[in-house]
Amino acid sequence: MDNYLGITLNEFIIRRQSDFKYATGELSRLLSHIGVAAKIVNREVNKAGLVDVLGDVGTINTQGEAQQKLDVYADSQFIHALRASGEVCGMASEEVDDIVTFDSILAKDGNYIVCIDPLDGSSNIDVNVSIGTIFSIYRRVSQRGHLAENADFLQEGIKQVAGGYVIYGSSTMLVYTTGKGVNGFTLDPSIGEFCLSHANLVIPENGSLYSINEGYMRKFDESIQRYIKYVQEIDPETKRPYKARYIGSLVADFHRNLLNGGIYLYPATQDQPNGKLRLLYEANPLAFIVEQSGGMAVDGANRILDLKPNTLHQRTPLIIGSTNMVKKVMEFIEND
Ligand code: AHM
Ligand code: MG
Repeated sequence: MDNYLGITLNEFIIRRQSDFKYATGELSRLLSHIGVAAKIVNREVNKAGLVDVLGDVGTINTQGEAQQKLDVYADSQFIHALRASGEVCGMASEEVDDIVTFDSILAKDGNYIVCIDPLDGSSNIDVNVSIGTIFSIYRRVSQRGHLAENADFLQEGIKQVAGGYVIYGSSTMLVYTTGKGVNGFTLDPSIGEFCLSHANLVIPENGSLYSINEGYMRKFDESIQRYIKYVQEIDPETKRPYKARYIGSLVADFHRNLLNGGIYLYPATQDQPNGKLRLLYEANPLAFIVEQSGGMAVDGANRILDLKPNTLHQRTPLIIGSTNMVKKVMEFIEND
């Protein structure tokens, strides 16, 4: 596929359409719409600081967090794009309590639903640090021709038909999988197109980067505390001590570890027994990507993609990254 390098996202989606189980073009069009919305959000993110898009809007989202202006903007852009696509009957967003159903005749006939974190890591917006969008696409389980239902969203991650993220960083990239490997596209601002820059991404089996909020060290289970001590030990053979890298923006931390090899952990803490991250629109899409690139994602006991969600905004501990590194954490947990 290296000879595809440089082709646009849309061209790539069209060429790969026959890979999809249901090759009717609907999923292809939906992915293209997500690409367009990402470009619009990117445009606003890039202006942060110049125009009045920074700061919070004075409202609290369903997770009890202050909503940033760009959170709200990104959310409305994706809702608009997905509603307009006609392929989607509903969506679940980090920013909205309940599912959003689309009631046009076209949308009610749509085969897909989308779970999305429109702008993740939004506490980083005001300080010019990378942020991201994370999305997950499923086929609906409810009957076509009707409104989307909660059951359409509460599916195991293994049932995703596509998962992806956009990182608004030193360059803007869209990375996604439809279950046939992982590909990354970099936005070329001169032509306004995402172009294939990272074909068939494979995460190294081993790595020497670890990403965890060590400020919470004393709140973690003892097994995680012992793992952190392990990665800090000196052992040239296993390249320890590992380097600590924690941006506090999941997409950015994940993306770096995907390219260079590493592990990201947001485990349970004393006050957050299910961790912080949301299963539907943070853990699942990244777990799909990491597995498709050869890595692993677990909650400390189970594979993330096997978890059966009970609620839309359910949280889960997340340990994700290079296979051998995730396995090592599991050894510590199992020997606890
Ligand atoms: P958000 O969805 O409210 O932006 O929170 C998710 C973010 C992740 O991007 C990041 O990895 C994590 O929260 C950081 O949390 P903490 O500050 O507790 O380390
Ligand atoms: Mg988030």
